[in-house]
Amino acid sequence: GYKLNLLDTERKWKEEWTKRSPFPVNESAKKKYVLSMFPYPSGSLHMGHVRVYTISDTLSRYYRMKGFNVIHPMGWDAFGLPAENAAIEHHISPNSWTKSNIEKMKHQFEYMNVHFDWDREIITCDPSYYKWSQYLFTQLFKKGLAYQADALVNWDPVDCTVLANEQVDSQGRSWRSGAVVEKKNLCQWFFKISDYSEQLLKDLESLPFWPEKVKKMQQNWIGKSKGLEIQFKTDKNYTLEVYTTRPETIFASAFLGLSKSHPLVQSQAEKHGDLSTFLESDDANNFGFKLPIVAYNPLTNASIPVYYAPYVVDEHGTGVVMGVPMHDLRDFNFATENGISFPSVNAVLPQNSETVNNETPYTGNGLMSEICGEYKGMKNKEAAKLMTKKLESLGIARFVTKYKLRDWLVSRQRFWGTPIPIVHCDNCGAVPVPEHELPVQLPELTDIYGKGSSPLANLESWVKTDCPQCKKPSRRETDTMDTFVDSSWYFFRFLDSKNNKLPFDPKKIEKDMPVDIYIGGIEHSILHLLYSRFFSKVMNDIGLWKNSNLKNEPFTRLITQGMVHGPTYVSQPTGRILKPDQVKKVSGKFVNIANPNDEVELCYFKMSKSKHNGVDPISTILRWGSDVTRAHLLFSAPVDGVLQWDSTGIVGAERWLLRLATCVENIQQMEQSSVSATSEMNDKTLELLEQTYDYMVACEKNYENIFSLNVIISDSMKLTNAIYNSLKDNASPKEALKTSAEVLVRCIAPIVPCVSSELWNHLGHKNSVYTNWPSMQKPSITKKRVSVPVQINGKWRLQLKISSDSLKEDLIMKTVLTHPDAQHWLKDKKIVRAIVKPKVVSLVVE
Ligand code: ANZ
Ligand code: ZN
Repeated sequence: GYKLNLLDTERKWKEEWTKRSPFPVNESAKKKYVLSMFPYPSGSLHMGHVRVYTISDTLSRYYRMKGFNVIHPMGWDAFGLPAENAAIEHHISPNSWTKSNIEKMKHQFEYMNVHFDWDREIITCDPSYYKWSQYLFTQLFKKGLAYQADALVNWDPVDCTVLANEQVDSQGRSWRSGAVVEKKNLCQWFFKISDYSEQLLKDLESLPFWPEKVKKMQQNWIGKSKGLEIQFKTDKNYTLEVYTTRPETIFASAFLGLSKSHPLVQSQAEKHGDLSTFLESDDANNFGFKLPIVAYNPLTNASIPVYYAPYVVDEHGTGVVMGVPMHDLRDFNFATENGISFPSVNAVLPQNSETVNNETPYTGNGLMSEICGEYKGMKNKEAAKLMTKKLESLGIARFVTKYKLRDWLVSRQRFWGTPIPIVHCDNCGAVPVPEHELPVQLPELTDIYGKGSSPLANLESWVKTDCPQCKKPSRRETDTMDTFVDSSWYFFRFLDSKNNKLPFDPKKIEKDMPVDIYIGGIEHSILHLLYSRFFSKVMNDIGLWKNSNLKNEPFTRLITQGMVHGPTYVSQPTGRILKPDQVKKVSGKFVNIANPNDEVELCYFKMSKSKHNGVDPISTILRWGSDVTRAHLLFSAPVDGVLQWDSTGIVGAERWLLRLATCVENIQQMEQSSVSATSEMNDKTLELLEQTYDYMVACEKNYENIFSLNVIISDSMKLTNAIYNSLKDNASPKEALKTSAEVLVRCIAPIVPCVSSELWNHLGHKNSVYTNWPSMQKPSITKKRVSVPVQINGKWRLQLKISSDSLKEDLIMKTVLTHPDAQHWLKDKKIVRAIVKPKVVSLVVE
């Protein structure tokens, strides 16, 4: 029989598309900005990349067919550590390492057959891009949104360098020197994202098309809480201010807990050696250190001890906790471990029969107890309100709103990043490099080496400059920016990537922002998205993007695609992971070849070298073709689900496409009018056309829904089978089959570009399959049809649909005998008895 050669077809169409684009152009059409997170140019695409770019490519093709002016750009998040490490290791320039990786990966994109707007390409390590990252930095600086401050950083005392968190292993040692990493206070650059905490929190509400999960993560990260700052007098000339969200529990407070860098803790540590030794010891346990000071409860005047408490964090509230063991678990544990006595009476009592015990604190709501003076008997929330008023009027408390979100530390003491465009002048302080002198360019280096500061700091010739203001000799800032800065505004630049006057033309941005669909990994749910949202809001403040009705939110819809897991062979007795070639299948079970008694379990884990479960996408594409690979990827899981890569299952996708090709071939071979005019034949045709119509409508819905791309493929397989069966039974005329096949071929064009283009041609069309989305009249059912259930040997096996004027015994029987689903039950069987009534059929077969 006929068999389409998938790889030849693919070659043919890829070649064709290097000459002409298959897509309709309509500049005036409505825009659709489909964006997938740009990759780090590591040198090779992995399955996760292939998954995300297949999704965005599929969607962008779908919207092109729907007549949108689709924006589907691609670029490279090209600064960062791997290039710097490769450079240090091999004495090459990080620039050429990066650029050659980009070339390799572009080539791999060609294999995948993804279509990007390469004319919009961005490379973040290119001066033409980082010039504008620097420009934006200076704009933030001028607005007071970029500032310098001391911060604790990871310090490697052997290499004398600052380390990123990722360079410190779980034992707290440097990845390079192995030295125990210290914390050191160094002057660093920050972006004042905390100014935007409330806006970043509130505007999450205007994002109905973001996953709830992601919004929740952003919310928690911003960490808004409302509470009271209450002053506690002490026996020294010193007032301690606590932050609490439960002021009404003050009646049961047993101690004050101070964080490590609280000024009182620090000044005591200077005076008392045992405290400073204590502070340097391991933080992991829950032991505190009692300070020689006593505080007074402002409402009851009771004396309470003051402790350094490791569980109190520096950067939250006031760094002082009012410890209430009866109502807070952490306070309870701390008091117990440190032998702090506490009242055994609750401040808040449960209202119902819930029992109070002294083992677990009561954290719920309730009524104020007898130790709460004038508040006794009140609901705790009411008491809290009244107390807040009272303490505020006494001038010893303040109602405040706090956020956990800290300012963004953007300084990196690394070479391969965007240089921070600041000059330090003894006269003028930190001066931004004027726009006409941007970019501050990185030198071409093949030997990167830094001790104690950024490698740039060793390049005297680079560092020395004149102050842009007073022209006196000054020094350049030698820190570079966190690469998250580069990726926080790249989606703007894509819309005007060649602009050399501005980061982008605000008019273009007004027209084409926001991104309509943003697709990427869940691992970027917090920082990247938060920083991008921050930058988008800042764009408003620096006049580059006015967008009041959408609140300057950059991404209308967010899709977080699931991970790709690979087949992993775990040896059962040892738990050791075996390589695929170390196992074999024996009667349905995997065993270790070297040790055939060991059973091996097939599990799925995130693909990684150490688990020997990586699947190389390029060799998969070379073997099966990109269409089959894409179809298999999308078919295997809903977009947001974990995808268990099953290499054996890929034949299913291939079989489907080959079957579809066979159908198209057979339809083309059919005689023009092999219409058989009996009414039951027409019913089958009608049924096929109905199915085709429903299929088309469902596809549209599933493309728009995105999460159900897998359903499109299973529906397509079903329709293919229906056409196939219809052909086999010679049940429908050519025209109907052709209509059905045409709809099918066009509906899958976003997923399998080459096969659908080939079959579209084969169906006799000269234009591109992408010219438009199929449209089809809903088949009108003129004749009423009734369901006739069929019983075989006493069991209900199928339902027939028969038009009401065909409910005659012989016609019904004929329909049963030719129905494809009946074959299974009737094949090689003899019908010994048949009862055929207009509403039911009962057969006995042997
Ligand atoms: C007394 C109290 C009683 C508290 C009680 C809770 C329950 P948010 O802001 O929502 O995280 N807290 C305050 N500052 C802290 C710090 N620097 N490190 C660790 N914990 C701190 O929660 C605020 C609550 O966390 C505050 O309310 C305080 O404990 C604690 F039954 O004060 B609470
Ligand atoms: Zn100066």
